[in-house]
Amino acid sequence: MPGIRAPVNYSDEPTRHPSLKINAKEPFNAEPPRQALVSSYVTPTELFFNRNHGPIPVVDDIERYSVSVIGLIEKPKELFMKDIMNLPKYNVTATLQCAGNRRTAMSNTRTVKGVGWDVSALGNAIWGGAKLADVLELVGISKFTSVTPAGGRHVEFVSVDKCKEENGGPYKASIPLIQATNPEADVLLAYEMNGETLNRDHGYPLRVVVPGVIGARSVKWLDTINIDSQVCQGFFMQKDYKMFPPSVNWDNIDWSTRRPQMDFPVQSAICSLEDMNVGRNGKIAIKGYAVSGGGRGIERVDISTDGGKTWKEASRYQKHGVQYIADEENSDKWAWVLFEAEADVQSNTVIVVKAVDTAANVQPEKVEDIWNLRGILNTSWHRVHVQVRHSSM
Ligand SMILES: Nc1nc2c(c(=O)[nH]1)N[C@H]1C(S)=C(S)[C@@H](COP(=O)(O)O)O[C@H]1N2
Ligand SMILES: [Mo]
Repeated sequence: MPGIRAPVNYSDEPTRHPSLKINAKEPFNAEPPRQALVSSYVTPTELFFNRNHGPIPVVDDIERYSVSVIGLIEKPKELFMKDIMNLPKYNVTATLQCAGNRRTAMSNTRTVKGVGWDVSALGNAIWGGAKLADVLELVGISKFTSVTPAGGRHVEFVSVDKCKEENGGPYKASIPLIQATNPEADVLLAYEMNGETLNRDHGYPLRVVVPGVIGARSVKWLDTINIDSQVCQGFFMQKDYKMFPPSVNWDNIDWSTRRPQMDFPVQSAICSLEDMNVGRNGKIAIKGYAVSGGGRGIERVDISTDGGKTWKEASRYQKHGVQYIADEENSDKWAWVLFEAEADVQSNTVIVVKAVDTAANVQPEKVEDIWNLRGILNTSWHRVHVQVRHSSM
């Protein structure tokens, strides 16, 4: 008896914050209103987006809960919570972003398949837990190992929850062993979120957090760590979360031609305004987030108040009142950057944001150019249509 179980239906779901916007009920998928994202650098746990593929697991006995580490290793082992908590604890501030963030806007071009999301399928949290590199040392794999003597090159995470895409099997994903054993990659087995015990929705009692990588690889409710010679063959690695060109459709798709998406590209969105906000003419505040993958920082955030003809730079921060500079010692490399700018708007217009990361990658202008049938990685310039009502003074 493992102490944790996967319910077969949705009668045992946790209660959720009423201001979350529900995009799908069963499995539960929801995001906060976009304004909530820019109210604080660290996203409050109850407003953090939820992305699920099945019912939320239930822990009956935490003492009996364990993670099995198996596969191409010399010393397979069963690790209990106390073993994980005995390892040095790290707090890593990292933004988790679903690859489907901003999918709804991609559907406006041509229909895509998948749960719809506005701009809030991401959040920034302080994850507390053990480094996976330390956990793997417990089974005899040393730091910076790319291949085990038995030929293990990938670390597969298998969860407890059951989903229909896996025909009732568990959700799973993998990352390369070299990333898992690199302490600088900050891959965590997290048991805390924002200083509190991880809650059920976000993976209680233990989840993987892979900073800088699409959310799909941060497996919740961890059950097994399997050291394998090949990339995980699960649905979400092989038949989903791959980036295809706009020419590929459901009739000509060959999933084997593309790699599973790992790092996420540079992204930004305006959160202080909704489309068609009717405001008075004059000064408006433009606030939002910018984030890139792979630990790349944000070099610049450009704002346009004339639909993209002219641009000015927004100010950036992580800590309030401190100008953010990428790669500085006190910047969080895995976390988003919030930006703000003020604009003087006199007539109806389109406000646009695009960010540039430290590798000088920039967001693509048009969603059409990056359209893909699963609607992932919509990182096109984010536009908000603003309607101005002239005040009579
Ligand atoms: N076990 C399990 N892990 C999972 C998922 C899931 O459905 N089951 N969803 C993944 C996806 S697609 C994302 S974007 C993130 C969402 O994490 P959150 O719900 O804590 O925000 O979890 C990932 N880990
Ligand atoms: Mo996701």
